[in-house]
Amino acid sequence: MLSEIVDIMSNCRHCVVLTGAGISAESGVPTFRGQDGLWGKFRAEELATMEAFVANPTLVWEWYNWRRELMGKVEPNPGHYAITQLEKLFDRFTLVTQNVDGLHRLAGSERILELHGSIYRNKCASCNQPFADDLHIDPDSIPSCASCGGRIRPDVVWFGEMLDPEIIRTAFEESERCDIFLSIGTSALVHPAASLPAMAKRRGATLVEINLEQTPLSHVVDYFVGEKSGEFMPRLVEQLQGREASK
Ligand code: BJW
Ligand code: ZN
Repeated sequence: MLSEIVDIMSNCRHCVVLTGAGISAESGVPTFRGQDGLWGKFRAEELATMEAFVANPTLVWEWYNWRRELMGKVEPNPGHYAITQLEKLFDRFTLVTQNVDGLHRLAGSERILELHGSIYRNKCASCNQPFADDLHIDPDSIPSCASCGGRIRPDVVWFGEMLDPEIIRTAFEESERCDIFLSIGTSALVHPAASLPAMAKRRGATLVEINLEQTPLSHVVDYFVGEKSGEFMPRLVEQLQGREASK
């Protein structure tokens, strides 16, 4: 199957990669769903919604501080690095990530659309104004916005919130135009991100999914690769680079 994917990809010019929490799992960042997932210990509705923040901002900040600390200690893995190399092999390339951990940027990827924000930024919960990116917000004494007095929150996208319109518009445009789309390490459950691969496929792109488990996307894809992204992606890139060198 690898050689078939390489055959197809080496004739493609425009690649879009969508990543989810699974790409960072081998770095030691817990995924959201599944047995070891974050949501196994905490219910999403308790923590990642505005309602939760209004009801218990201290609990929400304790959770984000814990995740910031955890994410600050980990490093990109071979899956992240392989994607930085993939970027160099196409005329046009866009990495769309649902992750807030910043590991793609740390690895060296350049053209990134962060759909769900960044855990390392803060903003006002009332007027959305950016707030100094202080990584140690005291959960018992949450700072207030200088403009409107609103509470400071992490600059991530919670359930029921709109994504940045410019970022999601670009993600859809790139997905509609690409000829190869890779969906890596995402359960493909959370929209609108989960709509991008099917959109690409409808517009004629070849769709490849790399995931340890089947997802709602798996019956739609052209190729399902049931391997760890940190193991498969470096092999894929190595083969593509070999093809490029012999052209
Ligand atoms: C490996 C691996 C290895 C492990 N190698 N693989 C259309 C239909 C239905 C519902 C909706 C819809 N449109 C909108 C909605 C509502 C909602 C939604 O999608 N709900 C569904 C759950 C049903 N969406 C929203 O609310 C979005 N907003 C929106 O649409 O605004 C418009 C609107 C407003 C008001 C009303 C209605 C519409 C916003 C979604 C925001 C999601 N936010 C979070 C938290 C971010 C902040 C934070 O991190 O703290 O984003 S939730 C969480 O899920 C996080 C993730 O980015 C996201 C996706 O999770 P992901 O990355 O897929 O992780 P997992 O854990 O689910 O999967 C990991 C996968 O990796 C697994 O499959 C493993 O097998 C695999 N894996 N190791 C390869 N080594
Ligand atoms: Zn404000």
